Amino acid sequence: MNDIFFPAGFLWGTATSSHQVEGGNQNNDWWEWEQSPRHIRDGLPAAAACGWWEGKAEQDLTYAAELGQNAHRLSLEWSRLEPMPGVYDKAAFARYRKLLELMHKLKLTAMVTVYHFTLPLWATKMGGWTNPALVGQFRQFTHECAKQLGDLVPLWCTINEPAVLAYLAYAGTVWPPGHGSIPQGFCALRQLLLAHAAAYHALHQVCGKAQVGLVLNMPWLEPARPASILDTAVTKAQDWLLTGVILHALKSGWLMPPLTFFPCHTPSVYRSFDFLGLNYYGRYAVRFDLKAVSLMFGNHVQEPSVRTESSDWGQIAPRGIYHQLLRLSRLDVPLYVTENGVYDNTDTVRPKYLLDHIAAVHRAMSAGADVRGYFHWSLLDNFEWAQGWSTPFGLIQLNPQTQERKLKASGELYSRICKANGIINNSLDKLSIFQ
Ligand code: IFM
Repeated sequence: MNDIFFPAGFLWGTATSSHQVEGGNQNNDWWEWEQSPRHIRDGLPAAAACGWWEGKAEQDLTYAAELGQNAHRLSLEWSRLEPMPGVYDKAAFARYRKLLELMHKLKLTAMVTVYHFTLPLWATKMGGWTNPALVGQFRQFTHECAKQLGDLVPLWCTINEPAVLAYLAYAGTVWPPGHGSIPQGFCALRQLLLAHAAAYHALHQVCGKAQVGLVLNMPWLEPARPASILDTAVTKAQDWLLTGVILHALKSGWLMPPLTFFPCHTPSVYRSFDFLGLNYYGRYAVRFDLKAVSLMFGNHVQEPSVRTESSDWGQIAPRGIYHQLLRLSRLDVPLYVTENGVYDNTDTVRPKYLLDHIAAVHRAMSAGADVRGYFHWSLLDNFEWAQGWSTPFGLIQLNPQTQERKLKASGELYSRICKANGIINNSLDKLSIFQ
């Protein structure tokens, strides 16, 4: 690989989310869900997580800055900030202000996600995202966040991965509320898009200068047998449901089936983004299968690859991030890689994954994508939803029992990349993993 450099001012960061790192969140739907061990693969709940709420965030963010990162993406916990409808918790807002002030001092540009998967229990009782009234509640909540924290946040993400949430939690049964109803999945996705648009406008009402975007998880889907018309058709159908329908709504303002019965023009959604965030993990090979009803008749088939334990995040394929960035660049706004990473118990796959994906981001930029930053998922091992603690994604290893931290080889590698603002090959030779 040749040396590669990124433009001055490029953001190098890591991403986290409130419930996954804070600990002690007992007023949200995930806490309730975790009370049943069969919901979590290893039976272990978030519990104290990474201890961020109790003070460990300061230590980890300071370390991130020392490692050369110049940005961090975190999320706000709605159930803490608005524990009851219309009642805001001053102390919780003060805690986030303290963190954001520290980030400012550390020269970590703040990217803040308003909503990353967890709902306050009161919102769950309303029916969660299938209740249209939640859109208004979310707009008011976002407005309050903008008022209280807006002076410290240049980059806002409204909602993280709306399609993933809608399909796993409402169409599927693996995340709360686990409705297992495909129509409810489409309904939830429609509401989430409307909530995104409402939040976009609320943020701009308060913080004129803020840049506001939506974060999409966009795996790279390819027909398992490229010559098969059926594999190609189901691949396109899955891509439409995960990504296409959302991009279409953002570009044109039209909500299309299956989000609505008939196409419906929704002016609030039209171009409600100043940037787009791409979460990219891997590739899926899609094969037509009449039995795969819940996957729109397209099974994800495992082809020989380094990933053998689980295919939950797809096969490792850096070219996918390249293609998805170029696809997003057609919407003509700045782009951020808001998440990219791999779970890896031994940290043997991650170093190469990191290098190959960053190089692919660079190739996409050379081909015209206006990428402004890269946020690795994640700074440190954390609670991975239905997988519990069994799939560590961090650059820093965490023992959740003792709260001990240890930098992984991939963390050291990422630090070199951040400090060099690119990949300088002879500096990598000095790393023990490459000797
Ligand atoms: O941990 C999650 C994160 O919350 C959302 N994007 C994918 C990550 C890895 O699964």
